[in-house]
Amino acid sequence: MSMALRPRWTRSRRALAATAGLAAALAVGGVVTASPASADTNCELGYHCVFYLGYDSARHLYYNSDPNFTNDQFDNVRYGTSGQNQYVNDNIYSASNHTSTSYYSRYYLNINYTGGMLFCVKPGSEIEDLAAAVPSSSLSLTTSNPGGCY
Ligand SMILES: [Ca+2]
Repeated sequence: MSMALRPRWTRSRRALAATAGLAAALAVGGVVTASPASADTNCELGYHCVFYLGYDSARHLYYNSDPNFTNDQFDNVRYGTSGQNQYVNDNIYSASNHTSTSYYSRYYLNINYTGGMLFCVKPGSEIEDLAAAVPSSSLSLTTSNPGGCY
């Protein structure tokens, strides 16, 4: 009688262990989601990347705010050469934020952060093929959430 019950108890315990494992896996996933700064993006950790076209085109990496895109080129070709050495100013089509802290990327129409913010990207987020990004000419990093960011 006890021999017949034992396998059931063992299976039940294994099921419990599997459930605990699943819960642990979900908890890990939750931590990743709650920490967008560590999310995997098409940009290196600590940088704010802009792309000539999609994520598979040439990019330029910004580490800090930049008041003027006219002297910057899509000089990084880790993911693709399309648009290589084209100027960044009025030419961005995609953007990725891989801040190592919690900076929002804010893109402005004109140089020196003027002319109005065209769009922004949250920490750990990115946006591909965004027509509204094209005319941007400067990038400001801020820890305050401007709202409405990708
Ligand atoms: Ca510049």
